[in-house]
Amino acid sequence: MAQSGNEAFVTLATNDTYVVGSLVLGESLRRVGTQKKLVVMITKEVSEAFRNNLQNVFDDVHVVDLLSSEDFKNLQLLGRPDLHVTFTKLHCWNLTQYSKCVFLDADTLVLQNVDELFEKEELSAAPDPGWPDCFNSGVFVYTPNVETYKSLMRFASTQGTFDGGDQGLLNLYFNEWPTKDIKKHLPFIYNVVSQAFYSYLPAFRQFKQNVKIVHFIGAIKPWQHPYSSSTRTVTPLPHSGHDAEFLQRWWDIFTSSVQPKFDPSAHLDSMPEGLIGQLASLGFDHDGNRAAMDDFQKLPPLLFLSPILPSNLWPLDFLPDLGFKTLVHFLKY
Ligand SMILES: [Mn+2]
Repeated sequence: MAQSGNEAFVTLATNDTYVVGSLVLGESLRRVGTQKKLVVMITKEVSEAFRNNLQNVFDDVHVVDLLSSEDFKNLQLLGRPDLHVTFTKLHCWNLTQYSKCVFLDADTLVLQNVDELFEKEELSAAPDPGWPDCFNSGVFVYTPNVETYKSLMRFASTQGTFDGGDQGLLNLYFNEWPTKDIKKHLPFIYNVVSQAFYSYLPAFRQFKQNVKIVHFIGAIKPWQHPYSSSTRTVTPLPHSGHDAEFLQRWWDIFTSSVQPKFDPSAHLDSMPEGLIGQLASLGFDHDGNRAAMDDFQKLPPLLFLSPILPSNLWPLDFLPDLGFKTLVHFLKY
């Protein structure tokens, strides 16, 4: 049996916004007492100041530089910057210092210990409720192997991905998943995507207490919901599909374990405008300003979406009728 020290949870942050998500995820894994190593893969877009925060939570901060890799050049993929994030995720197969890994998206949150996942084999994942013959690639068990990585890269350059992301690619590559081995189907409680909250509400109510990993899919992420420092509560944005209790769990970890470790002076120069800058200064008592968090609440949350959303994913349909559609239109063009 493999040693626990040789197994790791792996996540990915391609910018400072997703660093916040990965920090909360890492803290959530620590809180449930995982015995496994924690690894975060980052790209050069992640600012230096945040790397210290990551090193305090993760055992291994692994910088991946896809665009300079020979694989990427050889495959003549440089003309497809849209696949950048997809291919960056594939780097997780190169972490061969670990015998087995569980990949978790940075928009997931672990609610109960899930170390038993390491008993599963590659490629184990939970069904995606949107098309249950596909697995959702936000949580999967895999075995690092450089040959698998190269094979995936070759496959991607010839077959591509049917949804523009890693999920379409991985489902095409591991195409026996729906039928071959039921042991590779993880129970849904290991990757409860937010759309299930409203598509099958009675089941959600019945089994909610069993949920081990929640996955905040969709255009709105946990850090974009309004939060009040005075009441210490998050108010879910309408139509985000996110559950208030799970969102509160995310914010409780952020405010108690992540945000207090941000150093406003260290982050000042590198802090991007908008969301992260707001988050970093929330509740800090500098300049006699204790109202920062409530000020944040008053800002239109969609302002923060502009840097991270592909323009074709603008969620025009679910926006509340508060004039935001006009704003989004403005930001989009
Ligand atoms: Mn995700």
